[in-house]
Amino acid sequence: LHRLRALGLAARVLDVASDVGGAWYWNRYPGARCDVESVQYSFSFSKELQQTWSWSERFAGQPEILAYANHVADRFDLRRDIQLETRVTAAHFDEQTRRWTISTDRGEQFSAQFCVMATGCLSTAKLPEITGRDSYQGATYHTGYWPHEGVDFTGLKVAVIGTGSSAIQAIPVIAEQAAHLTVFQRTPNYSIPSRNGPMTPDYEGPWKSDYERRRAKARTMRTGILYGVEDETWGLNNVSAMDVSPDERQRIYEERWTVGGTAFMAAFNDLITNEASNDTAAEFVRSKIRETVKDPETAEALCPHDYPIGTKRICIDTDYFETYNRPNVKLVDLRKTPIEAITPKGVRTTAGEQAFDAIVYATGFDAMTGTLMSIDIRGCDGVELREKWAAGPQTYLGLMCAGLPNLFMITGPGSPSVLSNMIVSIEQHVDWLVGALAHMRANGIETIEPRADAEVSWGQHVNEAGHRTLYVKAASWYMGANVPGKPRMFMPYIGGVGVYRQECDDVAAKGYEGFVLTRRDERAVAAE
Ligand code: N01
Repeated sequence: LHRLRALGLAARVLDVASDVGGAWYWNRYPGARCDVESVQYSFSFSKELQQTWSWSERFAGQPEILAYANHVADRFDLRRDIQLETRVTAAHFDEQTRRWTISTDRGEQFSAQFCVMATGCLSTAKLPEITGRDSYQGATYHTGYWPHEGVDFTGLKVAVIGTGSSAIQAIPVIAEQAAHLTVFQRTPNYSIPSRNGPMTPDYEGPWKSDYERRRAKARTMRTGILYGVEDETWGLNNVSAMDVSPDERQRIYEERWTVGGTAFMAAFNDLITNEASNDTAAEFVRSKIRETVKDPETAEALCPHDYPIGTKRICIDTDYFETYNRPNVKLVDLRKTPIEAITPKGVRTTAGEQAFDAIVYATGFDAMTGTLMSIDIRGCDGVELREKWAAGPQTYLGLMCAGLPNLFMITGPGSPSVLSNMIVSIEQHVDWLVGALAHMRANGIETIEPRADAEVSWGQHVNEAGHRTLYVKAASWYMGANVPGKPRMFMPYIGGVGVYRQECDDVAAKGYEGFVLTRRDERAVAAE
């Protein structure tokens, strides 16, 4: 909105929420916090904002990130063009007027030349398909739709279903409050301690005085994140795990475990491409789980074995594994005793029924495509997004789709998005989009749309890049595997944030290669 206004465009933002904040508005579960350091998970577009805002912790919690989103909305006077509590139900392109008609659940219609889907990758929460789910008579919560007034679990018997990033953050906090907590785990996860702590002037100062250089470097990294700043490696150890001795490998893993956070996966340069290297990191984390969790059977159940580390989103925690040493916490291994049904009183597995006062579903999202496909989007020549993506998302650069002129996606499937620092990727897409719109206005161009062949080639490239990694070996939400019937394909682009930015910039520099640009007088000026 801020950048569109600066271009001189009139813009309106529609959001179903009652306030700004997106993911950080909805995901208010206990323990919710970002697992990218806040000095990096923050906007870079305003130097003043960057210098004046101070984070209180290394990894800010959800309330602080939401306060930041509100601060940004106020500071840049954004609210007057944001319409809240409005769900977009449809977006139809009119081939005569060459404009989008956007319909909402309030019965309104908006007409716009451009439509930007900034709908997020993890914004459609998913409840599990378990028999009897609606028969349960206690309180139920989904981590992605947490009540704003909070939940007091004091004295209650609580169940958590799921052990992904959200559960791993919530479980230690709920365990401290509840009388008893039972965790129902289908697939164990690899998790690294965050080593979160208060922000100190010694840490914040060098970041603020060196922000430009560090942000510029982060934009060239695979994940858009710097893992260290002491030397020019920026925390990425550019050697194979196979090229060092076992002792040296152990030392490096220990060092990263002690520092905490996602830097662990940058310990060697081939952890996501070489199975033998990956095994060494996976085994290191399993050894830490066994060291931490006192009950050997529980420890073993918490050890992931059947997918490479990092190929489901790596989790970052505060005292997650330690929580299983508490007397009021019990793990149920659903691989041994699967859930048969949710009953009016609780959960029934093959081992019997347990009653609960509350069930927390930490069961994830219909990721990357779910929200876009919930909107009735129709473009030219009868193209409907739901049909077009029935066998999996197809995009050009994760930015646009053939047949949907002037409809942009922010961090769409086929871009690095969820494999990166989302703020870095969001800013890159906004920069590219604003550049494209400025180019169009300067040259009297009315519509931009990818060529079908460019979209096909990009899809093949995204797929090939995914298959050069170990990511395709896990039944993850990256692969669409958590939603029954969803096509299995690796949806984000693994080429890396830096490489991808260069590809997008090159496309623009070559006159928007792969796109058809149409002037007002309908003359195609498509780049060759
Ligand atoms: O969701 P998930 P999430 N019976 O899909 C289980 C981001 N995030 O909300 O693996 C039993 O990862 C499912 O089991 P399985 C981050 O990108 C970021 O935790 O399918 N269990 C799994 O354990 C993350 O990856 C932060 O076998 C069932 C869990 O539910 C993404 O959001 C914090 C089940 C779902 O895990 C999603 O994380 C939090 C069933 N029927 C989240 N169905 C940051 O810090 C599902 N499960 C930035």
